Amino acid sequence: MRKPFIAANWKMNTDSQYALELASGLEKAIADIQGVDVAVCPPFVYLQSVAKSLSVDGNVAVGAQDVYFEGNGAFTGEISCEMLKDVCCSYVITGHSERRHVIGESDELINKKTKAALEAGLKPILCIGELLEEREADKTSEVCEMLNRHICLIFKREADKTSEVCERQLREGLKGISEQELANVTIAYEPVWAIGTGKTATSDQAQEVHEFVRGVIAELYSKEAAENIIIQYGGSAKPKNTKELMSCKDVDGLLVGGAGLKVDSFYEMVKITE
Ligand code: G2H
Repeated sequence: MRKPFIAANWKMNTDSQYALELASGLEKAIADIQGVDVAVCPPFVYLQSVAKSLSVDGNVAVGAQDVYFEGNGAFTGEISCEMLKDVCCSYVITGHSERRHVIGESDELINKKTKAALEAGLKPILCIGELLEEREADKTSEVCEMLNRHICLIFKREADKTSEVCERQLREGLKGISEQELANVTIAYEPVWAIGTGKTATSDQAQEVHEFVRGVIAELYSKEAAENIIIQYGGSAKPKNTKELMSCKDVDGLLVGGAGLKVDSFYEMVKITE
């Protein structure tokens, strides 16, 4: 049985005071909840104060939103795994779509970060997901190139771009990671078109990709590894759609942005999932 896991990604939000209020408010609210693993991922500068404010045996774990793969040294502006461990982080998000598409991180870099996190004893949440144009490329008609001056071939493109992108991000992101290490990895499927847009993937769309992801894990590792891995959905997840998303067979949790910035809405999502 997979234990549901809900994490709040605060992104570049909150200030020092609100970060503490949010973390302690949430800790109090979910004090009696046992059936769901919960984490919050504040911005780097608030990690230490948030982690310190939470009780060691409480229900809220702390994660970072990113990490650099090198050990401490001359890497101006970066944060190492050692530093995250030092401030009591247990999780770290790698490959979030905002880092892939806003900052320009490659699959190779994300793989290095994910591996470094595992080696340091952190638990990575590896994010994957397709862009809107990749989703829309699925099963749409496409005009092919002119074969000669007079003939233009039009054909139905059956290639499934969403699966192709997710599979590539998974294979590349997990390169060199053993099955034993995989036990500490969470996958987050976040369709980029659903992030912060208010558009959520339907439960059918989410289930389809989650099932596909589990299939890729079975191919890369084993059936057992696929059965055990936690796959979160992310992208405008909120109290209103939590029940439906969490009722999908292969959706094991949520990576929550906007709705994770208020105690009430995040608590509601955890409570619905319990
Ligand atoms: C997706 C998600 C959290 P939101 O990025 O990672 O954000 O719930 O605001 O779409």
